[in-house]
Amino acid sequence: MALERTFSIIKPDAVAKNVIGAIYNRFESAGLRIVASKMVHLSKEQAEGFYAEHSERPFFGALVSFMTSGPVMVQVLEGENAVLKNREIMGATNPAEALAGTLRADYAASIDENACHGSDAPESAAREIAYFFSADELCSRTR
Ligand code: RTP
Ligand code: MG
Repeated sequence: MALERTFSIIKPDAVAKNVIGAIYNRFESAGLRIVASKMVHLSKEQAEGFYAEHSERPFFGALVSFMTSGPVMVQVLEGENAVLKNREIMGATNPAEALAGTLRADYAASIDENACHGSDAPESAAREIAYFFSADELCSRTR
């Protein structure tokens, strides 16, 4: 199967819990390689643009407020089946429904503050990667 890339965010709650390294360890242990990474404190405009698909949902204001409440780590993960694999590592959106051993079961307090984001399809991954990274910021990890 071909290599795939996905986009990931460690959200403000997990950064505040100081578990960036623990979460990176989960990605690497599952065979995903980090090919780009940076810490950013999102502006309101950046957060609104990133979550534009949810702009009409009742939780949109709370989501933007949370995502701008502190710095986040944004990264691009590469590996076989990276999109699905990352979603499995993360667990269900609502941590109360997340399987034991997933990031959200271990680090998320609620559906509103749920530790991490991962692209839900290869198409959204491409769009989300381009939202945060230029092509020359994506590294090749062939060795
Ligand atoms: P994400 O995009 O952050 O990876 O999360 P997801 O795919 O699992 O969930 P999605 O449906 O895309 O929703 C984006 C974020 O909005 C918040 N949300 N709250 N109160 C609610 O019913 C509700 N539904 C979604 C969550 O924080 C979710 O991560
Ligand atoms: Mg989503």
